[in-house]
Amino acid sequence: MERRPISLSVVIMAFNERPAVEGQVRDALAFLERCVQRGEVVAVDDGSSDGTGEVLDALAREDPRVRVVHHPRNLGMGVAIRSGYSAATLDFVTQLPGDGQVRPDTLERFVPFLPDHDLVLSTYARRGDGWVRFAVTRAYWATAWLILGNRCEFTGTMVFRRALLDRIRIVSDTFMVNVEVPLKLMRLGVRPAWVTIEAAARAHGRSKVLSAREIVRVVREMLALRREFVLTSPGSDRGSGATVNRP
Ligand SMILES: Nc1nc2c(ncn2[C@@H]2O[C@H](COP(=O)(O)OP(=O)(O)O)[C@@H](O)[C@H]2O)c(=O)[nH]1
Ligand SMILES: [Mg+2]
Repeated sequence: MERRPISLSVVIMAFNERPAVEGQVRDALAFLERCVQRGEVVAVDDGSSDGTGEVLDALAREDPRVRVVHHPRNLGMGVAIRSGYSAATLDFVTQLPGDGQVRPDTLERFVPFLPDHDLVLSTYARRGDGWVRFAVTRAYWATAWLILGNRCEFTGTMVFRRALLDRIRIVSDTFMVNVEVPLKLMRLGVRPAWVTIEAAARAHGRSKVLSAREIVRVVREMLALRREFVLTSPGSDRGSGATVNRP
């Protein structure tokens, strides 16, 4: 693939992902080397206790393109993503999970749309997670559709122009941040390009998004977003106001 004339920050968030995170960072660096003019990895260690932070620090010592943000304790996926976005410095920003479920090579599908698009979103062609995780995703989509009035069937893997972050206020602390950012950008009038991606099965450990406590927090944040969208969108009494044109 030809190198695109862009600079890209890859945020990699990790909470106790020691077995997978090093490969994920190295593969992200290889992707950047291959596909863009300039790149960096911003790894966020979200208060891990399994040595993830030390692995990331060693990678940062080895390669100046790697920077690590350490949370003193576990603050949650959404906060980790926001920390990474805040620490990013290049023109475009994206995120990858530290668990390796979305491989860095996947980003090759996004870069052909850059720099001509300010936002590239993705949907899952397949998640190799098994039916429980799939059922959770379906329930989540249905709830998001009911509450926000939009199909929010996009994944957390997206690329956007970093300067756009100055134009929105992100409030979610859970993975709702991955819905909030695209919806708010589309409300600004940003038209996304779309790609499809796959998520592999987890090689180690298990998904941590499934606890009852987390589900309550996610629904609460969805309701807060709905309130914000209704209040800030005169003339519309429901829905986020974003037009989601799926491929
Ligand atoms: N669930 C969860 N993930 C976190 C947290 N902080 C960072 N992450 C990272 O976010 C990514 C996605 O989390 P995961 O539990 O695998 O969610 P899933 O892939 O959507 O089932 C992983 O790389 C995690 O290590 C956290 O507090 N909770
Ligand atoms: Mg995962």
